[in-house]
Amino acid sequence: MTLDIHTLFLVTTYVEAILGLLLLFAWAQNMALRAVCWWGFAHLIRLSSIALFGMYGSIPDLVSIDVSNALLFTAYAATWTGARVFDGRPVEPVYMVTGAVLWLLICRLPVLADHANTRALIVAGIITSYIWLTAYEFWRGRSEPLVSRWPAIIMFFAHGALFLLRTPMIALLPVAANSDGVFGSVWMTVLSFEALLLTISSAFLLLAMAKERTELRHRTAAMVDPLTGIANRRSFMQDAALMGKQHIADPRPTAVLLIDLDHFKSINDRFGHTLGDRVLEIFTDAARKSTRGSDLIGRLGGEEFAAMLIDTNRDKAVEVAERIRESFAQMAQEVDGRAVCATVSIGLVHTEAPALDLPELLAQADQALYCAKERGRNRVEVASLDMIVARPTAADAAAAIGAKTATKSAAQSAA
Ligand code: GH3
Ligand code: MG
Ligand code: MG
Repeated sequence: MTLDIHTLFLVTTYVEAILGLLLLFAWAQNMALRAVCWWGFAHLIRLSSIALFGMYGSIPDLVSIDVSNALLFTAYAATWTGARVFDGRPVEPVYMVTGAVLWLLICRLPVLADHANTRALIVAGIITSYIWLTAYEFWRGRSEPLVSRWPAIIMFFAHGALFLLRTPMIALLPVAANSDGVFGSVWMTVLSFEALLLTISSAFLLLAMAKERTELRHRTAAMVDPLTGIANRRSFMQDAALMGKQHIADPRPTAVLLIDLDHFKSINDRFGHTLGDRVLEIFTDAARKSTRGSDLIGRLGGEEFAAMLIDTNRDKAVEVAERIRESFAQMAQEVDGRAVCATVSIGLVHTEAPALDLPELLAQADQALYCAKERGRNRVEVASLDMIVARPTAADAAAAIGAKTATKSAAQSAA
């Protein structure tokens, strides 16, 4: 099969135009994705470069070679700038035009006028630099869990290497009989075809990255508590229910902890809401440090948290709860130079039962928490059968709330 290089150029021009417009269209739909705008323009700039190069022979070489290459470098520089913008780094206007300016200056050097191979090597070097810089920018942001980032890094790196090999390859392979100069090289066709494939796959990957980033941010906003950075109620309930399901076939001893900060309203009143927020962050820190990475922790709302400890026997669960309580009391003794002395009460429920009924476990932990508050706060209570049997009725609950308020008022007036 032979591919006519002129047809290939024409196809590439159309493809660049379509991809550029598609990316700009995607950006118009979500203008926060500024990187996509850069990538869209990169395609359109490359389109103009390829169009000029395709007119080689019918327009002055100054335009079809020198200006065309300068535009090509700017296109790759725009893709690199897009990668910087994507990860929140600033635009570097000087480095963006460095390749093009360097090239236009080099073209003026009489020494290089008759050295087509050297000039081609310089072209390959500049393009490879921008492509590898793009791969490097994506690699620098690898801590963000975007799956599509990795194929993008590999593709840009491989394509840069291919570009660097381009000149030796063109020089090594024979030019076809009755050829029209550089267009006669078999490698010119192969590399142009490869460049076409790259342009399609890169547009796809760049768009996939932008889309994945948007989805990740939406998911995070829906699932993570913005103040403490841990799971919110919805996320905790979903993950805990999922864990429960996973353990139906393979039952594990599990504990659920319901944790509530003591007299938190009074802390807000005495030290201000900002310091109150700091105390919530300190609690999250204490809870994280006292549990394993595999345990679930979530903020159910306000100053109420929950934890689910899988594969933990009853004694160990009590030990963990005590550790959370003690380390928080220690860490929150003094906050920002103020003697806050915050504490928590914890209600704990433990089960060996195969199927976890999460709402039931939380209800039992809530009973235990209620007892912990009643028995003086800053303590851990484990749900027992008595508590479950002696669960308050609606009337009891109303009475209990009254008692709780009375206790609180007494505590506040004492404070
Ligand atoms: P108890 O020991 O009985 O739990 O008393 P408490 O004061 O902790 O409980 P209460 O439910 O009366 O008060 C909870 C307070 O938590 C009231 C609310 O203003 C405060 N709060 C809820 N969410 C936040 C938050 O995000 N930041 C801050 N700083 N305060 C919050
Ligand atoms: Mg409280
Ligand atoms: Mg509360």
